[in-house]
Amino acid sequence: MEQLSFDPRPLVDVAVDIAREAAELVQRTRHSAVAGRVDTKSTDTDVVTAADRASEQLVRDRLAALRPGEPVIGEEEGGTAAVEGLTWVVDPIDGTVNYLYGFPWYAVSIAAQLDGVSVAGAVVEPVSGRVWTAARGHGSFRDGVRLGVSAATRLDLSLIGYGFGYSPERRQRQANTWAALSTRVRDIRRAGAASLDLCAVAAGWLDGYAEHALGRWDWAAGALVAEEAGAVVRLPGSSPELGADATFAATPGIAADLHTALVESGFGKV
Ligand code: LIP
Repeated sequence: MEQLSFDPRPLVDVAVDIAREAAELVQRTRHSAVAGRVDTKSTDTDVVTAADRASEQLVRDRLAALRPGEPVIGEEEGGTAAVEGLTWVVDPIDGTVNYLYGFPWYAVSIAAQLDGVSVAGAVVEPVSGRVWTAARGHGSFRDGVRLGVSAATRLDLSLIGYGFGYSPERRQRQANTWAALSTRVRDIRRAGAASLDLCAVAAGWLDGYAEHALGRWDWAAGALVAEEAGAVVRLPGSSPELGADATFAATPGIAADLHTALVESGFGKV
């Protein structure tokens, strides 16, 4: 993307304020949300709670007040992108299965996109309170501290994040790729929240990450955090060899080798 004609940093402030408020709601209501009715979406394992819906509603209400007229695409209610101008992309709880179990790797993710490209984003973790942010051209931060990817240069000594979709048939193919890749890296993590997995690449907590079939809301903020920290990032639609719906992020020192290893492990065909 060409250099922006405006400063995206004020958009980050909007995203942070709203995501913090939503994260507080998500945490405050967790007990009742997980004890109450838990609906399912694409499969029986793909869950949605009252807190996902309430969080998205809160974000939509706040954006309508602070950024009137700008469309919102959210995981639970959908939406369409702006023909011209900014679109907000919201995951009200990324890592809902983790949320259901109390596994603390889940987050509220909010990004502003221009023509489908993220220009500002915030990922806020309800449990730890960590705030991950990025503005295009202005770096990425965790709680105000600038982020940088790891210095890894050897794939065989790299820690890689991975993920599975909800369809059992596709999971089987993803698991086959996982098995092949596992012999070529230090280890693989499946932590269960794509936005945070991408932030983990930004922080050097992971050397790379790859997953298929994410929703735009899963990667919109986290991929910008990774990119602004220096990661090589490939988004759905941009890398046919990895598969049309692949999301990929890696520190530059292993990016080419990880890409090759994924292709050779059958990742592009899952
Ligand atoms: C989930 C993720 C998870 C990924 C799933 C799903 P949700 O998001 O972030 O890591 O593997 O496919 O998209 O549904 O909890 O917002």
